[in-house]
Amino acid sequence: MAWTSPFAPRARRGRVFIQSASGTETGRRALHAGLHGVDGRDPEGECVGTPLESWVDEAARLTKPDRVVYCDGSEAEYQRMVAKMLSGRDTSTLNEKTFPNCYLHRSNPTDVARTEHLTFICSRQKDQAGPTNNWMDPAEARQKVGGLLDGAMRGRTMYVVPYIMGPVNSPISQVGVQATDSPYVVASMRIMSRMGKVAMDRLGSSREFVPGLHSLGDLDPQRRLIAHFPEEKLIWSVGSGYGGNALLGKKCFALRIASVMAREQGWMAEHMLILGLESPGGKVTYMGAAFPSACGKTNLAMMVSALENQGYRVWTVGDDIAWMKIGDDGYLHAINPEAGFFGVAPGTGMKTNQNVMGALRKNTLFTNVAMTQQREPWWEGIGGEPPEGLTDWRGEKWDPAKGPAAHPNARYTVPASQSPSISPKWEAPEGVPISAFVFGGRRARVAPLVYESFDWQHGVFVGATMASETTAAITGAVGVTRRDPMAMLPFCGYNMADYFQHWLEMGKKIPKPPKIFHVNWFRKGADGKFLWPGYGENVRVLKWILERVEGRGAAQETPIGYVPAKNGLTLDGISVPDAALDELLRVNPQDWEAELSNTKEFFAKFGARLPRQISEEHEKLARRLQPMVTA
Ligand code: GTP
Ligand code: SPV
Ligand code: MN
Repeated sequence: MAWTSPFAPRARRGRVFIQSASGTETGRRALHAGLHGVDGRDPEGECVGTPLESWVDEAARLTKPDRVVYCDGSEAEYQRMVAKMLSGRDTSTLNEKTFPNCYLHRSNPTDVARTEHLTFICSRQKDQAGPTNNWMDPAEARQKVGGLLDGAMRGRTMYVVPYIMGPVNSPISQVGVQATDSPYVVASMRIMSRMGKVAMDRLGSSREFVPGLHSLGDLDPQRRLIAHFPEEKLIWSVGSGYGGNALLGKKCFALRIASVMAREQGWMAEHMLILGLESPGGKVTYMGAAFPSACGKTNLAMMVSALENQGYRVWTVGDDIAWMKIGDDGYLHAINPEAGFFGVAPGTGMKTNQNVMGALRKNTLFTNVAMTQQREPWWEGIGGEPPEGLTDWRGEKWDPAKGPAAHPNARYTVPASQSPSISPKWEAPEGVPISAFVFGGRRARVAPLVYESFDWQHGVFVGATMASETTAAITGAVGVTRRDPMAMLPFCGYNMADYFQHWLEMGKKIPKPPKIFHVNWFRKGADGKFLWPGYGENVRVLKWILERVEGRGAAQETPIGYVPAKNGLTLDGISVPDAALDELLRVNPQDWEAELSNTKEFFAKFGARLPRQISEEHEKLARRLQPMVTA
């Protein structure tokens, strides 16, 4: 067992790695590997170095790698990881002239999206996880996942990846440590977080870090589990090498575990992009927007504004996750815990998003995209007809009869700093002050293009009643409408009724709370086509939101909230037919009646735990709709 630890040069005492044969023993060992690990003591109570080293020791005792390597986050190390990936069959170098330092990774075809049915919240009480999460008893999880992790790294290297979620010197940032046997995960973590020496320097000998143990296992979906222990602030993931299942800093830590911490400590961890809208004169107004997976966060955050010639421009702070604390100025301040974008490739092209396309020309890791004969990445929606001789995402010659060339959830992993739209404030330690929250989803019907809630409590209700059609970002059926409160359904680490309560309480604590809006870029006409052009044109909606924040903006009161008056949206330069605009802004009482009964059913799941304010808002909406329905 060889050790390489640039951070702990001091002599190590020889340690006996206890190996066990019996399942019960495995379970007990597993318990030590995480749940007792971070206190810097071994199971016998002896001090064994820093809390980090102690946890790593025990993780290694469980998974039994041949080697343990501490990652320093250097460029040389990144290249070593890439070389390891290239030595296998699933990674290729892309065209060095047109896409320098870019690689294509093909994940196992059964491992191409988050698997929500295999994702568990392992709180002591089932009620703590709530009716919308999969729950597993922590002891059972230790047994089950521990069993899968036992010896999982035999013949492999365990990489220890210390990382910071958030800007290096921000008080809002936090440290995590991921142990993994996947070089792809290490390379991805280097793009997605501040990784290696910076994190070790921030951590020192502190025990304040969230440990995450990850092994590819054998990639069999039958032996895949992603387990979160909210009381211990610990993550165990086995059997997947894909995105949100395997990059533990992202959804597992920054949302599921962090949402628990945020509630305990009075802040917010949300599935939100963060953008700054610059208006004529140069003032920048910041907004956070929560849309479910593959519903347009990255594209909105990195938008090329259609109103640039009128002085409106969008600056990117984050594209997926926001951590927010109340600042001294009374505003909620947001940081982006991530350092890169793990974005959906299909649909991204020069017509829809030049900023993203510009960012992807170098230092980018592509996953499950197709490849041209010139070894350039390709996907549906990149623009133009598919070129001759495409290699599909599985690495085979593309046969259009077998489906799209790129997997619908193909992704790019790119440093945030490469985006032409990156905000000068994106690494500000104090974060950016948030003036508006925007909820949104993919709804062919019901939800208008944009509306504003009446007040914070109503806004929380609007978030709590969000719904969206499912996408390829998760395994399972695509296009099924499901309730997805605040886009957090798959990411809230505790009972969602308590999460609503937390939102309500934050509203009372924030002296200058953001105004709350709802948008829907995906409303369709009778012909099944999107009514709204979307992408860069969405800035027109952001402009109206900004005007409402500033107490301007023509609006019309409806039972669901304020909708733009017909002259409220700036529509010069696009041709949205009058009838389409009417449909986009229409509040159809019949649709909303059906919505009311559907949300009632959803809320019933929470029983008495549902905050009374949510039921109150439900009743208020029903009352406001009544005259319209009977009219
Ligand atoms: P996650 O990374 O899974 O959280 O997704 P996301 O919310 O960041 O979504 P993203 O911006 O990557 O967009 C997902 C898909 O929706 C892509 O195929 C986009 O091309 C498409 N999309 C984004 N914005 C719009 C829009 O305004 N209109 C339409 N019609 N499609 C859009
Ligand atoms: C999402 O599914 O919301 C993503 C991709 O952002 S993943 O990292 O897989 O969660
Ligand atoms: Mn996401």
